[in-house]
Amino acid sequence: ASKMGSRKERTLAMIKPDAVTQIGDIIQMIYSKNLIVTKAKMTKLSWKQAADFYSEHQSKSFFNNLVQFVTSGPMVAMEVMGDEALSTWRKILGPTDSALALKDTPNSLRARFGTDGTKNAAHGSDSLASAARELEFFFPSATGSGPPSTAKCTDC
Ligand code: RTP
Ligand code: MG
Repeated sequence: ASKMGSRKERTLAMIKPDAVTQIGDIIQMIYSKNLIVTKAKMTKLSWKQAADFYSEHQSKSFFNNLVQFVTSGPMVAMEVMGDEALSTWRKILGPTDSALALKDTPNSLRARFGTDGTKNAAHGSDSLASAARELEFFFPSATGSGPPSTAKCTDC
């Protein structure tokens, strides 16, 4: 049970198509930081689904490359839970650009399993509101009442 004042959160961790074969090592990295995996789903997104998931980036120059990349094969979406799950998972990831990660944080997930600024092995939600939206995207609530406004744990 969570105590008052704890920072227990849930976030969406997604293994991108270039790193699905590394799922074993990636799950080890998650558990080694005291986070747990509470849901998982392997799925190949359509172009429309990927464009919707990444709609915040639709005006960016890299948008088409990004959608092309994440629709190139199956991905693994996971709900990851624990103390400060959002920032802990993003710290495991390392910087967005895997080439930079290799120089600066060689033990990070993107250094180990990614290639460059687009093919970077995995994704993590960047805010509690994004996490709520992204978790609802992959793991819709049975009520169909839409996403909760936050992924901070009150009932988990
Ligand atoms: P993510 O959302 O995947 O966890 O990564 P992030 O927050 O570190 O990076 P973000 O800025 O949200 O970008 C989303 C994804 O778009 C691809 N990207 N390509 N210049 C480029 O070619 C470029 N910049 C971003 C990456 O796959 C990045 O993770
Ligand atoms: Mg992002």
